[in-house]
Amino acid sequence: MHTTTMTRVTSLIGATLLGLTTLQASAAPEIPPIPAVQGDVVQAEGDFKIKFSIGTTQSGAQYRGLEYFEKIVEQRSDGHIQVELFHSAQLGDDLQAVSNLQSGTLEMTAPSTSPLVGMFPEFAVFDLPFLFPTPEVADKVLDGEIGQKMLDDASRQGLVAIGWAENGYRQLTNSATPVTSPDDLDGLKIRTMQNDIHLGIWRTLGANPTPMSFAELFTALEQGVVDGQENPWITIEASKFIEVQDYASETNHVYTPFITLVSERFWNRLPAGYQQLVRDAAKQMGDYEREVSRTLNDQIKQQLKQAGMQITELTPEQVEVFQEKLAPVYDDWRDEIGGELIDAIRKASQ
Ligand code: KDG
Repeated sequence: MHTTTMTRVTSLIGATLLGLTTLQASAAPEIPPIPAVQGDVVQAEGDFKIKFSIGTTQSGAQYRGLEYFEKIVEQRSDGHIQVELFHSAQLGDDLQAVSNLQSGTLEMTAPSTSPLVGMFPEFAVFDLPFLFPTPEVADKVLDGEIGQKMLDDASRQGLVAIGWAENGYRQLTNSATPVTSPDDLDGLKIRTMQNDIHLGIWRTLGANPTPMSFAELFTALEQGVVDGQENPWITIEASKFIEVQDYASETNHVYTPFITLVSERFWNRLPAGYQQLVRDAAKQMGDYEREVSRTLNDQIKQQLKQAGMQITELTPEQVEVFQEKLAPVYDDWRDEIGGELIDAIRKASQ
């Protein structure tokens, strides 16, 4: 099943060169421009600096959102609040960044909810497979009572949770074989986020899952430590996984949000007027980032195809096979997560 390293390397170099030139040559994705700043300049109440660090790369939708956040906060504070952006886990991966917020050495970050389930068990609901049938249902839940309650509940342990953004629907990629059914996953080493539900999902599907920080993923794929991984198309492209992954299957198996967090130590030093400004900016950032994420999603998939990635679009019947095989994951986690919350989210899709 697995190709020999040498032929794979030579064909990889060929494909990558072809792919990259095609990727570069093909029309640049039409990214929605960063909107103009809405809202007045707030009353000056001293000078502050925000270091905002994320784990995804500079060319992803998330970083675009941060650039809009920076523009809003600096303009509406008339420069009294300066924002410095960091990407690609420059100031630590999701868990390190969160711990830096708790110690007060970093002001803001926006990790996926999945690596934080150890701290906030209620976040596990987002990792249940196929729970959010559309992005609109995700918005309804995140921008509604459920989402607000989760932000309030997550404002503890030295953190203040102020908003949501979109990582997106996750797709499987691998370097070994096209995957159209769980049977094709037999023995495949799949990297997952550091999250027990994701481990359960890939184990239940018959693969051999390994939890790993996003910051270590590219090297692990390159060195064959793992055969595959799963992330939204935008992250697959922005992280250049095409250089180390030949096959992809459009599984849409989990919708992952980003949560916008502030260091409580920093937050408590911010005057109320500035707190409201940062909250407003986080909301506008999240809305714009979702727009970018959704505008780019299909464009990026087409680009990866043109660049030589063999993408399998599963039929509804094939998706159903995955859904049926993963039904036990709900039984395993219903009590821990809370049936009420799961049912409330399911109701939101009706
Ligand atoms: O900070 C980056 C991570 O939050 C994000 O990319 C997580 O989807 C993720 C993954 O696969 O680790």
